[in-house]
Amino acid sequence: MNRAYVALGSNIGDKAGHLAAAIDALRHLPTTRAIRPSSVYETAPVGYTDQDLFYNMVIELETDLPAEQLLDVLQQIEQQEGRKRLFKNGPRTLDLDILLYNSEMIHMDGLTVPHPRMQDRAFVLAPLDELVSSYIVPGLNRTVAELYQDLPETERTDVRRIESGSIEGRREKKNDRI
Ligand code: PH2
Ligand code: MG
Ligand code: MG
Repeated sequence: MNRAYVALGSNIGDKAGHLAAAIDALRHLPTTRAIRPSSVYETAPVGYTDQDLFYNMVIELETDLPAEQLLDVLQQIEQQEGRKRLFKNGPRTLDLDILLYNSEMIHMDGLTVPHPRMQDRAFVLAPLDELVSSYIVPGLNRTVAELYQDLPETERTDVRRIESGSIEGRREKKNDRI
């Protein structure tokens, strides 16, 4: 059994619905044992700023899938939610990124773990801090809580917790999805 943390993001259409659909799909995988979701945050776009606010959250997975296969599954779920790759950091219906996989450092084509930009991103660290504040991030040798506290105040205020309960089942009418 492996423990992984996956970041979810959406800023097109039914944002909560896309996040809920991803959690639902992950729960139904025969290879995934347990899932603990963070709260959902509304966050200012980072990188390319001329786009809608994001909904972001993190989930904890226990999975039999090796990291590479987990990535394949996450990409399939992105496709199911109508993901188009427009441009780097651009708007998306659903983005699923592996942040952490056990305590491993992975460098493969298309997959780097820990996620190489997670320490700069309040929209990742705020929800991750809810789940595993004392986890020591391999390679950085700092805890999630320390990384979050190290962020500039302005970035920490760009994320706002909007929902502490479950968002599962939060799907708008099917035809409004994208
Ligand atoms: N994802 C990005 C780039 N910028 N900004 C926010 N707030 N949330 C995201 O999920 C996000 C982003 C690239 O994946
Ligand atoms: Mg991403
Ligand atoms: Mg991605």
